[in-house]
Amino acid sequence: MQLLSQFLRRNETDEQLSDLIATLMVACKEIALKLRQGALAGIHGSTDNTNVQGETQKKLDVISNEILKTVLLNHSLVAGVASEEESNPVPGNKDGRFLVIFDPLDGSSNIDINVSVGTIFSILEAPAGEDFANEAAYLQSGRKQLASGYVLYGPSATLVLTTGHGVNMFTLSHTGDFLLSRENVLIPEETKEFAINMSNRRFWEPAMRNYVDDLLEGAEGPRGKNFNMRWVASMVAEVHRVLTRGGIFTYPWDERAPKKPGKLRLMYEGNPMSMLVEQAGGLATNCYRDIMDVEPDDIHERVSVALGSKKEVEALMSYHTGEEPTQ
Ligand code: P6P
Repeated sequence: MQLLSQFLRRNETDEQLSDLIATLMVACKEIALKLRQGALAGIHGSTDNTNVQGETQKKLDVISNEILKTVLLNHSLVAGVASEEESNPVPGNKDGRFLVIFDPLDGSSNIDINVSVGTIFSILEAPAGEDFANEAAYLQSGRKQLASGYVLYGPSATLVLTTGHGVNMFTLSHTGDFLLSRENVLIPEETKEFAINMSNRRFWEPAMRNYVDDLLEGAEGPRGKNFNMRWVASMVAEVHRVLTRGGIFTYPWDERAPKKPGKLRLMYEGNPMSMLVEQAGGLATNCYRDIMDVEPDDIHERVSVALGSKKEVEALMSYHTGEEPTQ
């Protein structure tokens, strides 16, 4: 079994990037440990705070965010970090080479019911001479990412990583090492499995309603095959299923808040997951165009998401022939 560090070296990954990834994993191992302790350590449940998203912060949201900030900002290579749980970016070493943007604990509403959650991260080059307390330096399109990935805290803690040369999976061993468990992950082009929160159907664009209705028609309908549905309400778990066996995951535009095209965030959910999906041969769009081509205006801006098996995402896009709703 190959250690993460050996794998990165064998693949001639930039040494400083490898060093940063190893440091990120120190934080994620600490988070995995906190999650394992869970209720016994009295860290389930919510705080009295709401984050910049207007969401009630779980105790473990705050704990995970603090662990990542502390570990990363102590690293000389980190010029700054941005987090779902922070209103503004937090500067590190002004001469640092990298910016790290993360969702410290995605799917945290699942913590108290013991369902998989995860840490999502995106690594960017730090533009020289910028103010890393200001979000402008972080507002780079997904195409600029040097690396992205997530650690899924499920029955096993699994790192899924890309540095732009394919997607690989590493499982945390009982000795505390991330060991290569699946190499060069590729998403099947076809699927019979879709993931969407059906309770929002009345708020979708007509194109999305038509697409999903046709899926539900099954073999007798226009798609000519039966589909199965999944919804974990944890993006990391959904994307992991798509990477592992194919599928399509979508959280589409929603008329309730036209300025917020859906619920998911571009910089620390859409972009990192899109890099992984594209590197694994899939597609990752906002139903109209590639997510990684969206130019960000705000560190917390939201994006519609439809990602997964190439041919199924193309089928979804064939229903979306009108104008892209204003972001
Ligand atoms: P809903 C978790 O809160 C999250 O941001 C994603 O991980 C997940 O896919 C989505 O929201 C679930 O949203 O509306 O089904 O609770």
